Amino acid sequence: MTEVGPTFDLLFTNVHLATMEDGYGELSDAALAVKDGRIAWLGKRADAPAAHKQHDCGGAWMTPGLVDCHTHIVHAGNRSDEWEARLNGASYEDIARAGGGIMSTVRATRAADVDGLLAASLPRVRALLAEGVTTLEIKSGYGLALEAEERMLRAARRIGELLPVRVATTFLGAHALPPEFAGRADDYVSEVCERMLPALAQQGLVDAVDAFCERIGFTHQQTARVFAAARALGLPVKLHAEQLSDQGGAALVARFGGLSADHLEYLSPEGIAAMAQAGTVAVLLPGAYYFLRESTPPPIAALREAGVPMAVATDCNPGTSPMTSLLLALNMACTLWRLTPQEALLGATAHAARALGLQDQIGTLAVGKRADLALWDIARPADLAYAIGFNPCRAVVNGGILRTPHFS
Ligand code: DI6
Ligand code: FE
Repeated sequence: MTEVGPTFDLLFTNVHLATMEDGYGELSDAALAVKDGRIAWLGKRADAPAAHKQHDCGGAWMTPGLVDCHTHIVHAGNRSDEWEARLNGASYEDIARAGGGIMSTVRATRAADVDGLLAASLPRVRALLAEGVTTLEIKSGYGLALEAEERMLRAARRIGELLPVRVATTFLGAHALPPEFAGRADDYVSEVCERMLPALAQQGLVDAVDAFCERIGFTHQQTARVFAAARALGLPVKLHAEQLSDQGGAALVARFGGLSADHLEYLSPEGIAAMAQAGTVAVLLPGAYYFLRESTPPPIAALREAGVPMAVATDCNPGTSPMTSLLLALNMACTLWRLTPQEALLGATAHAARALGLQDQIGTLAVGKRADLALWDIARPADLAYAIGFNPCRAVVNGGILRTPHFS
């Protein structure tokens, strides 16, 4: 008779699960087994199968690894000086005249090589990972020229090689108008569509395409040109929409079958209906709302009513959301906008995965999904949105590999 060994590689036991499959999807006194980097079994601890190795979680809670689905985390430079000057009475105009604002980040980012971008960005990424983030979206958009955008996207990919995190890249060439194209926005959009995007996509650096559709960004029509170019290359689209004014951006990105519309403070009922119909995720970014001291919240109740999935992300960027805590973003979404803690946690797991088009691979605890997991010392899932500035992450699992406690 041949001895048959255990089927599973690793069994997490003595754990409470929040699968995020149906609301929290709570399963207490549970276990979860991993094989070949994927979730292979989950259920009651008493029914747990044998595995080659066991990890006693000591009664911790386990969620899917968190997903930060909207960041500009790769950039060089620092704008705390401008922020301090503003708080000391300087106006935006003073700062702009002194060459500040987004263009100061563009100058610093253009001046940096890939290693310089990495040196500036890795500490920020590590802060996110320490809070249980296992998937991270990173946008370009501070290069605004082919080579500089390429360096940003290469740095983003490199982060996924250097650290235990899955990185999804987004090309945001249409973020701002570079000075070389002053007064020639349509020409810059042509450069984005005809030269930058095809070259970067060909190098495999682009997982999705984004734009900033706003009075101070790009028009509805220019954004539509960027989207048409992306779709022609088979790339999914998403959009910075309705952050400062209603430009009909959400309906536009929905028309292109977009993964997500992000920000949405000035979202109209028509935009909501279009998103609901297209299955476009609403990515909420409370850090920018807070940091800009905005007062018009996104239409949360109407989004909820329409059944639009809501995600929550940091928007980590030096101008409007210098934030490297996804847990704080969850708290802000609840305190500022009245999301429920369950909606907030869905927003950093299942719905954030959907905003990246990765819902079949990550975002919930389900058999067949990647074993990207986070273990927490909490009493119940709502604790993740409840605390302000407290990190209860005990360990993280990436593709079945356990890392504990605060990896580098
Ligand atoms: N919306 C924002 O809030 C940021 N970009 C965008 O499209 C601002 C970026 C910055 O100021 O550096
Ligand atoms: Fe953003």
